[in-house]
Amino acid sequence: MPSTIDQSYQLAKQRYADLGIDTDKVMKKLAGVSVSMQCWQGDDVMGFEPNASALSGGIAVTGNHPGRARTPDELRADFAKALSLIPGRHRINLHAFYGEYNGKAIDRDAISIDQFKGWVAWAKAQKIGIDFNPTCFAHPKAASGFTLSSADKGIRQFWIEHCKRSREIAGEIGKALGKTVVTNHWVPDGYKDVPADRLAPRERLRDSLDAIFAQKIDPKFNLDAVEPKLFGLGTESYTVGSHEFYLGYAISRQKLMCLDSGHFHPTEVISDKISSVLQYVPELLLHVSRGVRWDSDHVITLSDEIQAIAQELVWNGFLDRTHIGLDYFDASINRVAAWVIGTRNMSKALLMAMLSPVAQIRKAEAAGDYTSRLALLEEARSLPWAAVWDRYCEQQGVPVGESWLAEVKAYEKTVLAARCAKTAAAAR
Ligand code: RNT
Ligand code: ZN
Repeated sequence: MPSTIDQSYQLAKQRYADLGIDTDKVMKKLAGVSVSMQCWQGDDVMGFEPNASALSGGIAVTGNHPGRARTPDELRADFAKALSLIPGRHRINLHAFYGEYNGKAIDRDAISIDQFKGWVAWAKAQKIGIDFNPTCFAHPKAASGFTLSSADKGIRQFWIEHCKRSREIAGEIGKALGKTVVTNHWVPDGYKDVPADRLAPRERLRDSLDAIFAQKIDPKFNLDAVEPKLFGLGTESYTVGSHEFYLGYAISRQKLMCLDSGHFHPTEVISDKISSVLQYVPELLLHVSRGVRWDSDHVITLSDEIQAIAQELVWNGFLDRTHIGLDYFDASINRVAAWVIGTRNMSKALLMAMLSPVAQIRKAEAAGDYTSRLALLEEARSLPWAAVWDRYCEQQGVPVGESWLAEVKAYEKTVLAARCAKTAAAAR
């Protein structure tokens, strides 16, 4: 007897075939799209430096769910657990302060591939790619709130050196894995209150970036992205690296533009920016996030905006020029579940977009039949995409439906709870 998953799939397959959509082909296509999973969801953006500073830079993690990863091994175990519950082959996104330091205080301007060899070996075994980020926050030299745009030449030089090192490490990782690394440059620089000079910090940021990118690295191994932001906690009035600043920078230097869905005014969406920005920059990096009232970095849900982002990428054929990454950090729920929920949602949104009868909808639009456009768009929402999703999960050897949750709960009881027991024992 065929399973209910198979029965549902066969019915859905026929329903889509009637619309001219080949579900088997779609599943193959979806399997080729990777989502970059942010390491910082696993440990509340703390990193592994032996003399760690508190999180700074206008970003904040709230919540104290037990079981935060405290070492690279713990983080890798959590990543592996999450990856085993998500269909498809994905990537991980590392910040520069997640190296392996062996207790040695190696400052950010002195890091090298040596601190990332463990990550490379692990990624090789998992057959996944790595993305990278210089870490220009949570450090005494970022205490003034300015890094690459600092008026202090020594501070500026320190962060330029850190970013150069980060790109070099990324290039080495790319070479070792045979997979391109995307290195994303974000700095928190800005003022709480209204500045008297908005220009000079931006000139310094531009020059610092030019100095960083002066070193040529084979684009086969490393690509650079720049990430703008509207405001941060404590930088409410002025952000040096604003949208216009980086859009101009990315276009004039032909860098990747990073669009973070939490970095704009609350009613402004990045789905509408994709087709504009991609006319002028070679490729895009997305930080898919969910702001709630502000850039709160909630776990992404299957929202209208996530679906709209996926539609833009799929319907315009932009998947080849876009690197999808997640950027949220919620410590109020199980962190492994946070990855699983967000990454599965991103994949579901892509699947829904791939299964939409977009040709018919666009035909209606071109004919000026906006009634049909709206009707078809709305009907498309309730097509049986979930039956294809279940089949896809089964095909990829991961749990179907909510059954992944039991595995996370079991992991929490055994692995994560043991971490807390150890912490308590150590404190005694
Ligand atoms: C901050 C940016 C940035 C960070 C990570 C940790 O607002 O979104 O991408 O979230 O680099
Ligand atoms: Zn971001």
